[in-house]
Amino acid sequence: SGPSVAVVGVTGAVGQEFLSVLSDRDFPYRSLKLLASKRSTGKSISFQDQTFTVQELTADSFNDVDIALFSAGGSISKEFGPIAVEKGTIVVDNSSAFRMVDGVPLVIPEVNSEAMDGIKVGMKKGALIANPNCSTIICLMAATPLHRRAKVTRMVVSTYQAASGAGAAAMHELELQTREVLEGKPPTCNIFKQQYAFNLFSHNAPVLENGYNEEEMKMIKETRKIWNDMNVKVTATCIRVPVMRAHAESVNLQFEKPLDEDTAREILKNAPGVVVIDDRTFNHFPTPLEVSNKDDVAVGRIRQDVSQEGNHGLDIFVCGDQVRKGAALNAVQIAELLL
Ligand code: 11C
Repeated sequence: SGPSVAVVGVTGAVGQEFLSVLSDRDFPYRSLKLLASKRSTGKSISFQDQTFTVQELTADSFNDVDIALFSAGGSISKEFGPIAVEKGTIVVDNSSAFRMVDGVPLVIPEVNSEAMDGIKVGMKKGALIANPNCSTIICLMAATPLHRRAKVTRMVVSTYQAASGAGAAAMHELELQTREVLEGKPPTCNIFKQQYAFNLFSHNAPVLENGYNEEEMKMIKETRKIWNDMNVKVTATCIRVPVMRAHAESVNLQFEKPLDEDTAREILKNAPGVVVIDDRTFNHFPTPLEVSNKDDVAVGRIRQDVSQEGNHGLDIFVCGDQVRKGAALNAVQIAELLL
């Protein structure tokens, strides 16, 4: 019993993680279709004691599919998302293709599940739901519980983003380059045009006319949509660091109402999907390695911003697994809300 499910882009890093998360959470399904491009057609994938054959994604793939989890890039989503919806499928899309489209809910279940009210399996109607950008998800998992208490008026984010955000090939390149540099060889630069190992650089997304890159503008626009607050001021600087699969973010918050750090720590300890790692004595705070392969987003360095008066500002440091809560887990949680 349960819905019929399709995974689109199953051979990618997020596609593979969809399967792990579906299994870990015992997601109920009556059938499962694993879809990918022609290149991967015919590959065997073992999942929950069964062997599945990867099928080619075509317009007919969605006949009788209730929920489709998409992570195959924006152009595949743009082409096949509307076809799936037309056939009555509810699409949970991990790409940026539809995030800012009016009427498409952009959802982090712990933050704004109400945005997808009324969308359910069994309503005999297709729909699109967008999974936010991973940096936005990880940031808002920590910032929202504080926003609910004291209303954020301005947020300044600096990210330290892992290789996984650029896909499995970028993860491979980081590993390869690390070996090459240690062996005194020139590093192979295929995915990124500069040395990644033992280095860091501005996020690889295209730089726009205003000087921000696309990743930064996604954080700004998506936050406003998710919080349903067009007035919140957000700015971001996104950096790629040589870490394998979890993003870190420094977040400075300015509040309308005062909020002291002890209250903030208590709020975060009680927030779903959040753990607090904030040990000043032992200098133990969140690290990408500690959250890798974990569901929860970790928050630490919780401290009053001394540049703001009257407890109207806080600084926090956040780490979250980019592939899991930043992508696959968030999408599967959305799918759970559809049942
Ligand atoms: C990164 N956040 O870490 C990006 C990857 O809009 O879904 C995903 C881009 C997106 O590079």
